[in-house]
Parts: sequence; C-alpha cells; structure tokens
Amino acid sequence: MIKITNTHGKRGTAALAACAIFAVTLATGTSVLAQESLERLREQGFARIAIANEPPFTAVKPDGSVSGAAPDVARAIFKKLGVDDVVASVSEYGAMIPGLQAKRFDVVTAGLFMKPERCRAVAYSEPILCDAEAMAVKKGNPLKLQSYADIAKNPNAKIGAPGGGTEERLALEAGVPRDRVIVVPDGQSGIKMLQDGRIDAYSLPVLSINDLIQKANDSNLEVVAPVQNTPVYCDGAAFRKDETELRDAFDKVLAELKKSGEFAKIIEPYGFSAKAAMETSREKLCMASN
Ligand code: 6CS
Repeated sequence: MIKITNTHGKRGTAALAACAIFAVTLATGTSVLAQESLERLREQGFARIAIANEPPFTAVKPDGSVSGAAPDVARAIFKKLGVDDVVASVSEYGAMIPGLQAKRFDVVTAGLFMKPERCRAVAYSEPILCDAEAMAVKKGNPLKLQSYADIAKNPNAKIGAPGGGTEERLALEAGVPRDRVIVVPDGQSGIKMLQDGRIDAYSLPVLSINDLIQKANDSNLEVVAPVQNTPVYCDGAAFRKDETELRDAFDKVLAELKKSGEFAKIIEPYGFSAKAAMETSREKLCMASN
C-alpha cells in the first residue's frame, strides 16, 4: 500500500513517483528502469556483446559477422525488445566480467557458465546453453587422462585451458600446479600446442572441443568426454548488477522463445539441448557447488 502524505510535499512527491513507476510497470510489463536501459540501447541501435569466438557457443565469421548460439539467441531477444542488432567484442573469459562492469559491453553472451562466484558479480539471465567438459588428447590417450585429478597426479602432464575459464579453475582446484596449467588464447592455438606436444590435454566444453577436432582433421588426436567428476554447466546472458530490470526484460522474452519453440530452433542446430536449459534454473546453477 503506497501511502501518500502532504507533509511538505516531499514524501508525497516520492510516493507519487513510486506510483508512476508502478503504473508504467503494470501497463507495459517492463519497469521504468528497464525502459531507460532499453531506450539507451535502442538509441545506440545495438547491444554491445562480449564473446570469445569459440564455436559453436560464439563465432566471428571471416566476413566479420557474428554467429554462434549465444549471439543468435541474444540477437533474437534484443530484436523483440526493439534493439536492432548486436555488436561483438572478442574477449578472454577472465576479462568478460571486468569489461562488463567497466561498461565496455552491455551484456556478456559467450557461454560464460553460471557459478556462484560469477553469480555474485553479475545479473545472469535464465539458462541458455548447457554443456559438459571435455579434453582433447593425443590418440590413444597415452597418459590415460580422464579427469583433472589425473593431470594433477602426473608430474609430467600439462593442460591447456582458456584464461579465467572454468577448465583452468577446475584444473587448479583439482591440484594441478599453476606451472602445469597453460593459458591458451584460442582454440586453434590449443590444438597446435597439443599437436606440438607442448601440452598433453586441451580442455574446453564438449561441443567446442568437438568443433575444433573436426576442423583439425588430425587422426593423431582424440577426445575424452565428459571429463570425469565434472558437472554439466549452463551459461546465461550476463548483465551488470545494476541492470537487473534489463535482465528481467531479457528473461521475459527468453521465456516466450522457450515456450514457443523458437529457442530450440535457434540453439539445437548448433548441437545444444533446449531441454537441458529448460530443466534447470539460474537459482539452481548459482547455488551449485562448483
Ligand atoms: O564459462 C567458462 O568459463 C567456459 N565457457 C565456455 C563456453 N568455454 C570455455 C570457458 O572456460
């Protein structure tokens, strides 16, 4: 119950403003604060997204156009919100959240998996892309690597992983010493380092590793998937903590796309499961143990 008083008018003004915000939210289903953020993006003509260029999650084509499941979902949602397109910046995973907080991006749509420490730093949408973890190894898996613990146990084993990424963190948490966890800038470099024997395993999500192995077309490489003792992760679009209203507006359209089947039509050709994303929630993923 909003109580309007006439004492000096201040409390009355604040109450009237609250009423106006409440009325606009009721009428449009979108809060005034979300409208302000959306107006900024509409005027800008695009949403600035952070991506990693890691197909099929995100990809920059030779002509410079942006594709991949995460940008395609974001583009579809922003279009329905009146924002015509997305403009991507390629970023290392570890730089995405700082870049978002520094307002270099409007949103991260890159397969940035939801984990408690990230959930504390950003406002995630509901789940979009889910995948397990994998490792590319030499054919025959000569060091018998099935888990990050196996790498920790072998003093000669080195693993490559993206900087600030989930696989880097999992390897360190499994006890792999820092000097045996090699930061790899991109997929092609990771495969080359594996082929040259500079690393013994290169770890990314299953669909990313499969894409790289297929493109490498090298019969001396094989895939270990899933990496033992690792969960299936899911990403969401990551907004700044002070733009939860924009995140809510994004979520409202995401839910409509999930319900209509359009969400599945966008992500499943890339190999992702709409069911996997729809069976879980931000709340569950942000509370998960790792
Ligand atoms: O969220 C992450 O940290 C991981 N996500 C993807 C899509 N690839 C690797 C990265 O480490």
